[in-house]
Amino acid sequence: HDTALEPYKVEFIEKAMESKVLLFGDFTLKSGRQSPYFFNAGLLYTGSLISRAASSFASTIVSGKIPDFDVLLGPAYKGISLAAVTTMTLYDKHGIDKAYCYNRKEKKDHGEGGDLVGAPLKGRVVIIDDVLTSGKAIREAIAILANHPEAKLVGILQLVDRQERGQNSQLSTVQEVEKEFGVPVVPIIALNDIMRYMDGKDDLKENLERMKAYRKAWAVE
Ligand code: OMP
Repeated sequence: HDTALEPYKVEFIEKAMESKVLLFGDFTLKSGRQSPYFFNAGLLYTGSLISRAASSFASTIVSGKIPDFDVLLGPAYKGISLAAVTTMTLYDKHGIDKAYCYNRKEKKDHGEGGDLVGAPLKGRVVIIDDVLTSGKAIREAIAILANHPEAKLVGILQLVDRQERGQNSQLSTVQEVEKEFGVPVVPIIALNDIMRYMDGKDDLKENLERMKAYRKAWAVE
């Protein structure tokens, strides 16, 4: 049977639609897939929006859905602000003081040098990022750890899990990544949440039909 969508998810989806972070239309994804919707975390650029994202991430961390960690790694570019606001909210709202860092996209050969800014990348690491589709972006983020032998990946936080198939198998990207790296992948919202929100709303009916067709083609139940 169907349980109601949690109020914080409803609120998150409504705000995302209002601010055009969540759009319906025709989009070509990085993976080449043609999608009837797009979630643009780059548009979470006001205090109220980014704060909502930070609170959701912080609550997810506190709920124990991912293992305890030392450093939150936010891959450039969109992960950078997510890592910063989430560690800040964890401290302000929950009294939990964690470190964060992020990578540079360009190599720097002068000044302080190094490929990272912020905390040293060692100990138990959680990666925080925006959207998970085929897994290309998250694999690139995981690869950052290869240069830091004292760092151990323990979990992955995503704003949105599109619940799609991975690159090489019939598994979902989440299943693929969890299997390959042995860590949990935890999203704030997933495709099914968005579709449950849309269900029964007259103005979203056509979009929901297109989402259903897309889910059939690309998602894993
Ligand atoms: P994968 O690398 O295929 O997992 O796609 C994830 C990346 O695509 C994210 O880091 C985003 O940069 C981008 N993306 C979105 O931002 N929102 C979406 O709804 C879909 C994508 C996408 O291109 O798949």
